[in-house]
Amino acid sequence: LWYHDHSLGMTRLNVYAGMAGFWIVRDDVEDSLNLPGPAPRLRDEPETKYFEIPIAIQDRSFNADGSLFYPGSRTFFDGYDGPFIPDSSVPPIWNPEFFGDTMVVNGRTWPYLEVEPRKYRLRLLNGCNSRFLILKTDRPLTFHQIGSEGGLLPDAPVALTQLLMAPAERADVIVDFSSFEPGDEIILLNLGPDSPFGGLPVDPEDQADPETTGQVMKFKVVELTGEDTSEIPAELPPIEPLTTELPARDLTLNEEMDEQAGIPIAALLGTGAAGPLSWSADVTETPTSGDTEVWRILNLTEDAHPVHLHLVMFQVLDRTPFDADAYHQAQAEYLEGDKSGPPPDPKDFAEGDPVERNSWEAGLKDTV
Ligand SMILES: [Cu+2]
Repeated sequence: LWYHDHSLGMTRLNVYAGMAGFWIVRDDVEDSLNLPGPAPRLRDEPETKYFEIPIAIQDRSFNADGSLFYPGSRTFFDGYDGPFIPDSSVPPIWNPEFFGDTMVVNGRTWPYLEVEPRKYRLRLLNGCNSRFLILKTDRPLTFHQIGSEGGLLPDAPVALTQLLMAPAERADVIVDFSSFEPGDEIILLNLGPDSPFGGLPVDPEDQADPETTGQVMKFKVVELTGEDTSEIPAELPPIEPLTTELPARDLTLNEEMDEQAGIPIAALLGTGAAGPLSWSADVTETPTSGDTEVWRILNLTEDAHPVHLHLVMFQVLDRTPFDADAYHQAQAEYLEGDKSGPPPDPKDFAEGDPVERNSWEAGLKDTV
């Protein structure tokens, strides 16, 4: 897991200030796979060698004195300088999103890690406030992904040359540096955009600045100190697909606009039947303990938006392209009417067949 704070109204600041990190949970099945390790632990002997490395990636900006910079006014975001609440609906402080100009790994700016020419297990976390990451190395290196947020992937590792990671997503990967020589250097690059993510592929001109946020960290290859007996497992335990007879829930991601200024003011969650809801609204998801449900998450905003759940894992089924504007319109008409019939069915607004989940999304997840 990764722990992070959710204090209402200041989650962004607490995550940004550093109250976020790994909480790694293990079990006997995983321990029997002979994966590269160990990971750092409390009270390790000095000089202990680590072959399992937690890597929390975040973007930050700094003031000249080294303190963290975070925008304190809405004007920073889009130049809008009023009127604000109560003279309009625009909050004076909140920014719809934040992109730092510096990459930080485990709290260190553009660090390097000395690696031996052998296998390593990297536990990657995208801990950025808004930024999607597309991780790739500047020299050929395969990410053998063995796990995601909720544990191991089913059946077998997935070999990838790049990792797409939304904020809060985790990737558990094995990389093999054995084809490199001491003295070699490998840079972990970020090819995601310095702006909201709109899906793959990302145009080269939209990719992160190759001089700054396009670089994450460096691996410096040093001499091998011992035989590498760890393995990339050929097989992983299967995962039973979840099934249910219960009706699906339609949940919406909404971006509220200030109509006067024509600018976004808040992100809200909602349901198909009730529309966008505020934090203080009654709870709409009331599953019975032990139930399995299908949630259809409808992104009605301009950009790709991850959602994450706490304390429960899910399986990704598929993604269906749909006409979000037409659905939104039909839902608005339903909400303005007497709501006698059923709310609009998103399936009626599909623009094509469901697209299968990605190969690396087959495990249990809490972020999608
Ligand atoms: Cu959370």
